Amino acid sequence: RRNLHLLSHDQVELAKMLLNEGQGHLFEHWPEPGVDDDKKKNFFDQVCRLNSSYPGGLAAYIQNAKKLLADSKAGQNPYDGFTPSIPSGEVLTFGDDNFVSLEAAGVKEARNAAFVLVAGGLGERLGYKGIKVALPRETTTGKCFLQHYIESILALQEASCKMEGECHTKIPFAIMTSDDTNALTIKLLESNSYFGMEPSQVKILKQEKVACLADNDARLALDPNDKYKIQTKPHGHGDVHSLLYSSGLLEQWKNTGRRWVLFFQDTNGLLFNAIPSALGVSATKGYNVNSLAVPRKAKEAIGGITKLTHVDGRTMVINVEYNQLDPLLRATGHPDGDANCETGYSPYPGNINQLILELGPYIEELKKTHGAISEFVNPKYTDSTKTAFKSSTRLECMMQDYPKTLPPTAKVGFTVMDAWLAYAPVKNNPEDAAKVPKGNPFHSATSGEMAIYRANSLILRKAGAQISDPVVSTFNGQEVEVWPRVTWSPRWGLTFKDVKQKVHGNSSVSQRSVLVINGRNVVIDGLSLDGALIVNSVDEAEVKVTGHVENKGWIIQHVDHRDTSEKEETRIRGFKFEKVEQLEVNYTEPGKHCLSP
Ligand code: UGB
Repeated sequence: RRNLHLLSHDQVELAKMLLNEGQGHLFEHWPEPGVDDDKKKNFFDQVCRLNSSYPGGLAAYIQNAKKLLADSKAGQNPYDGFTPSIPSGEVLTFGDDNFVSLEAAGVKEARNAAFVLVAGGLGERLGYKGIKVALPRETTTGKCFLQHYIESILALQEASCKMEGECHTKIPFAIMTSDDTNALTIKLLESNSYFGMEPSQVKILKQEKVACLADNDARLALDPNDKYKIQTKPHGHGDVHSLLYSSGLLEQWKNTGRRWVLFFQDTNGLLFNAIPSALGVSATKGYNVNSLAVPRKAKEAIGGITKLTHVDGRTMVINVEYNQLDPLLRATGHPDGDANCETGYSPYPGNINQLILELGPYIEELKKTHGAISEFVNPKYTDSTKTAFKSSTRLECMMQDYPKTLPPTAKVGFTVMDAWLAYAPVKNNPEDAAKVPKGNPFHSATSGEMAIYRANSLILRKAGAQISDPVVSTFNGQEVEVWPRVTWSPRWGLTFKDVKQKVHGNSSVSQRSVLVINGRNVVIDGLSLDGALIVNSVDEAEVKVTGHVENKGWIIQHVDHRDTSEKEETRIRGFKFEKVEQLEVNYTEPGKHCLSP
């Protein structure tokens, strides 16, 4: 009370609120006025930030925390009253007529889309020090995830505008960062000229952390190293909804004719193989919410899409997070819990957290909720009395929980695609990946890169080219298939139709080969490749690649993840290339060219 004169009017109100909410301990140790006054003011600046960045303010946060902590102590299951069952959704088969026509519908719609990348997580599980979007998607070209994402959005923009006969649409791209990733993300963009995107197309939204909770009464935790600071931790990717709402971006997008918002995560190098067809599904089915899914191995660390039916008759199709699916199934008459069925997969498709929301209904819903997403708390108790925590906890939220508040009339669907085509995240460090049960995906930097080569090889095969079978090799304790190292720029092979038009059946690539295609109008016709070939060309050039190319190529060398003489991004994948010999051709002039060695 004696320190109140240090505060502004709003801060005094906040102080009163904190006292009302049982937070007096935050000031108990405060000395008399004149001592540490600057620190006291800084403390209230932080309280203001915590208050304004949470829908409903800090009072709402404390009240929500009290309720969730009480439920957790009482052992209340958030799924009490719900019975899970297998949902039905759209199942797509890569390359068939339906897939090709959905891709065309999706490309057409892309000019009405906006993309949102959630990239506030540091990736503790991966054990990589930098930001994950700066990691190479594959090390043949070394292009990072962010570059690939931007080039893919630009390729969609170009193709979509061309289809609709216009040239002015710029697809907006928002990136959610956090204090952990913000500065490095901006630096990566600025030092690479936004990878070719206009800087005005990109909007950065930084999420704030939330206050930590010290006990079951939701008393806010002070930072152990600074008694004038509230300890904070990340709130989760669910923050993206309130940030999009409060920033005004959604209204802006609506006013410029956007119809779809596509959310995606930081390290899925295959995702854009799935975007055109999935957007096509949203557009043709009129889905308000469309989640992308892949067949999921039981116990795989990705959420399961589940139909939940409540005793009161309510139903919803929603992600059940991987740590909750098994107990939910066991509690509802499935003694084996989360188990594979006769297909070798869990009957609950795996959520890959790629959501496509229809903008109009999304804005209407957010006007009601202001983007607040159903939260959960996960305290680690010291013992079974559940009276004290081992360390402070906080409320968390997930972006895929958005449909939980929707009315039953909302059109919520999902689209299942092959994992080889659509999903290869980089999440696990080498040691944890090597412990993944046999047959389950590693989700490591090793598997993430090898998955790119496998997908591209399989796509070329489906287009008619002869691609040699892979060999099996072990890197960092993980057994993976090594396919020819085929990679291309998004503007070359945005859809399967594009690839098919540019690859003729009389071409072949041997297992030890490397093929890099970097240019829009490169046609592979009668090529027989046994070595390394890199084709670079300007968009105005038309290049035919034909004939037999043979050289010593690139050799894959094993790298031990403990070898500190190697760069971190090399160590986490467990291999690197020795570039012994290659043919690299550069077409810089417009016109027709033919590579025929
Ligand atoms: N992220 C943020 O932007 N802010 C945060 O505070 C936290 C994360 P993780 P997770 O598809 O593979 C999700 O940690 O949360 C970003 C789904 O919940 O990689 O364990 C972060 O930068 C799960 O259902 O994943 O699991 C990253 O881009 C399943 O779908 C993204 O959020 C799984 O992803 C995800 O963060 C999956």
